[in-house]
Amino acid sequence: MTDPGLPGRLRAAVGEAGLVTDPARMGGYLSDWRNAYSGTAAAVVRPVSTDEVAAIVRACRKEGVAVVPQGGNTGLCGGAVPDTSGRQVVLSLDRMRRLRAVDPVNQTITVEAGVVLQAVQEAAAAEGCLFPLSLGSEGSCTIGGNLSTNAGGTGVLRYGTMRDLTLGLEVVLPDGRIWNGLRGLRKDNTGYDLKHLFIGAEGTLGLVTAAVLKLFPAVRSRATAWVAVGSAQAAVDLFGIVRALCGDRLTAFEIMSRQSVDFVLRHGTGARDLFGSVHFWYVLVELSDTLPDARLDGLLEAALAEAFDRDVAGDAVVASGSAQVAALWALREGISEAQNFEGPSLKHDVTVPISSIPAFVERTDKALRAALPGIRIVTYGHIGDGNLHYNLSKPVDSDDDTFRNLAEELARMVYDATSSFGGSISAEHGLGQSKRDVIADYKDGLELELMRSLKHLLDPRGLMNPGKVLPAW
Ligand code: FAD
Ligand code: 2HG
Ligand code: ZN
Repeated sequence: MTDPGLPGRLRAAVGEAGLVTDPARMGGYLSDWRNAYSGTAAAVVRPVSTDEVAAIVRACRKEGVAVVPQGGNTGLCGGAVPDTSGRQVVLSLDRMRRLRAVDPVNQTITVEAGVVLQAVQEAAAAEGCLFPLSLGSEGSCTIGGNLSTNAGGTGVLRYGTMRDLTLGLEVVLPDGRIWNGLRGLRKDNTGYDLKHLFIGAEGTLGLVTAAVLKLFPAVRSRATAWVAVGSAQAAVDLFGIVRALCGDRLTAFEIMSRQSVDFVLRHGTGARDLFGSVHFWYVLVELSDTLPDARLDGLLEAALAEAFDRDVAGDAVVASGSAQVAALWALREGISEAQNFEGPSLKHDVTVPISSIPAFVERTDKALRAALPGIRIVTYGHIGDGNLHYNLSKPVDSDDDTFRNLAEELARMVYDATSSFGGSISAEHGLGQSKRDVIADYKDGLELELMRSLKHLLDPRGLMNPGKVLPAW
């Protein structure tokens, strides 16, 4: 019998309908949405079941070919993009979109990895429940990608990251075996909790095919405010005031620099400035409650009154009606896309202790402005989690290449500052290929050694998303 080779083995695993080798049809799977990373591939495979995923992994293993898992391809670090060898296989979960089960009594939902986040939110709402993970990319990103990057977003303050929202996983291991860990248990102390190995692993330890996720009671009242503040310190002070007064009802606390808001005002459809004068910083605060009439507007106004008394807030508006709430969120969620229109950008997704944010911003802004006069610093993000998207755009009058050539030096400055405040160089987007090498300088050597040992144990032949997360060794 003749050897079927890679195409034959993949065809046997997924059938004609699940195999893409036509370069024109593969295109969308080979670069990220910003076009910051691109590669080539031997094939794109689109399985419809866990058994098909396992068959693909076994076929690739037989041929010594690497597998690159891909969900919605909204990741920001090049983790889902193949290399340029043309030998890797992209395994897209975009046909694994079944909601397997909802259990409103156990408050769980079991879904396949390719289900889009928004579909999970909607399925939860249909049962009178809430699935609280919320990201600007929720209309495209998938549960498998959310798990593999341990996604954060705007609800972490109250509900935690994807890791906190997960009870069980089903995973195809690099040798093609299927681990069924789809337990919907809130307590299970039978040894090592293996699901946490795969959450945040960016596809380097196995392929997540399904998950049991936690649901919460639906939110029935909400209050949202847009507040102008004069400094990052004032934003941190405002956070302290709102948290002390509103406790667990505080659901989101997001910061935006004026530069970030300017980009949305320039490029976002229908975006408009809310105050008569320009402020250095803005904060979006949201409270929520399960009670239908929790009088949250009054509570938020009381917190803001205290902030005005203490000279912490410069101006504020509490949204009235859902259209205004949506407009405030559009100003916040539009930043990522708007920054793309302003030429090449450098994304730094850092966390420091919340108390250190003002000093971090002041010191790092100053150093960057000295290194590259005119640089546009686009600082925004989940300040209530200590997480800033400390992004940079090129000076208006500089050319793209000059800025790109400085990328490494500028990133080093940001990461050194982050590290000096005891922070992390990736709060939510992961390492992918963008921070794979630089992490060696910022993570403890013993931690890296343990990570490598785990990788070697599970994937000794290095076929599961190689070139991502771990520095070469
Ligand atoms: P992909 O981009 O397809 O993949 C991401 C990584 O996971 C890759 O390494 C890939 O190989 C791996 N992977 C994907 N599926 C699987 C699987 N089934 N099994 C194993 N590995 C897999 N992120 C946040 O955390 N918070 C935010 O607030 C946020 N906002 C965003 C806003 C915008 C506008 C955009 C474009 C992105 C944002 N992101 C945010 C980043 C991104 O959306 C998240 O990282 C998301 O979780 C990725 O999901 P995805 O399905 O697109 O994954
Ligand atoms: C956000 O919070 C995302 O908007 C995207 O994490 C951040 O594009 C970015 O840098
Ligand atoms: Zn974010």
